[in-house]
Amino acid sequence: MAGIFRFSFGPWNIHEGADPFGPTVRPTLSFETKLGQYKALGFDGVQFHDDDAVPNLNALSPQQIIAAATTLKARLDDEGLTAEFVAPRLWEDPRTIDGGYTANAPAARAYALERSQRSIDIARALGTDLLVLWLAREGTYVREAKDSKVAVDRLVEALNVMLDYDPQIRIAIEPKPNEPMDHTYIPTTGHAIALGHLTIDPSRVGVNIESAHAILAGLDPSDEMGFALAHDKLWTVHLNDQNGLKFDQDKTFGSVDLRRAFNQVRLLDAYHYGSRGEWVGLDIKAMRSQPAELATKHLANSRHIFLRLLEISRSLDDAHIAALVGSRDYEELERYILDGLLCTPRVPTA
Ligand code: XUL
Ligand code: MN
Repeated sequence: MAGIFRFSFGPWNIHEGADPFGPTVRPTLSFETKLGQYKALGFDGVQFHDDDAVPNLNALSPQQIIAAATTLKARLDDEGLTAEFVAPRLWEDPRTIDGGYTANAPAARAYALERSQRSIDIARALGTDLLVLWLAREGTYVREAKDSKVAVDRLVEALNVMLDYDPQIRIAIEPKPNEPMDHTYIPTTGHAIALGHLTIDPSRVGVNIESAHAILAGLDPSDEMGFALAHDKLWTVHLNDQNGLKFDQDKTFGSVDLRRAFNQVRLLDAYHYGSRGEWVGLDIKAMRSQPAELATKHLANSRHIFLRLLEISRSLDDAHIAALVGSRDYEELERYILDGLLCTPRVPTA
């Protein structure tokens, strides 16, 4: 049995190109315009931040939020698109400057919980049972600013509130070691899975592994994925690439290290990822230098690279690999894999 691969991305992946040192360089595209591009780019799934789905939700009542999300669901149905997950965007509000669930201020923590419940409402109205938590500001710039034991207790309490609020909701934690914080409390897959085991329902807490986040933690993304698969916790992925330990780059999948990308694809295929409805999510930013009319290529190209690597992986002779492993001829195994990556016909771009 092999993987079944359907692809998704979030509307934030088509963006204006601002970075911390310069303003936007491309015009803002409306959500409507972005939605119209999914199918043409080869994507069937949409990942949402809560306010991608329901803009300005802080100004709306819970009933208004559900009504807006229900209207959006009909729109997605029209386009033949599926909502994969919803993630509360807890890192932009002035109340969460110092974090949400782990903030020292009780009012900030209360807001974070309230907003998470609204995100769950949106997810349910969009027809998905998956909430993603990127714990952006749940960490410190200054070690003494928060108590790390209390922080973990508070994260568990917050997860319990969400699990209790909706008995069907599943939560995929997206670990990341740094940025925007100096250090975060849930930096790796192991931390995320262990955190889930402290909750009232560990069976509903899994992970979203982002390639770049694993690399920023000094880890190999496919090994992180293997760890999650062994725990039956790999509920979605954010594939991309990252050139060393610097700011989070969200580069095109495979663009830095093709072999590292190959190993992610090969593992997902080996363990029939997707056969239970999991999506291949891409979390990739177009380079700031990319002209506006060409600023969706990063998405189509990443999907293309994924499928090319899949083809290569499936073309390899598994019996030959097993024999090389059996004789411990890892030099030959290395050459065989590298040859596989080198000796393929080039595909002209669209
Ligand atoms: C941040 C990141 C986010 C999450 C979604 O690094 O990856 O886009 O994936 O909230
Ligand atoms: Mn991500």
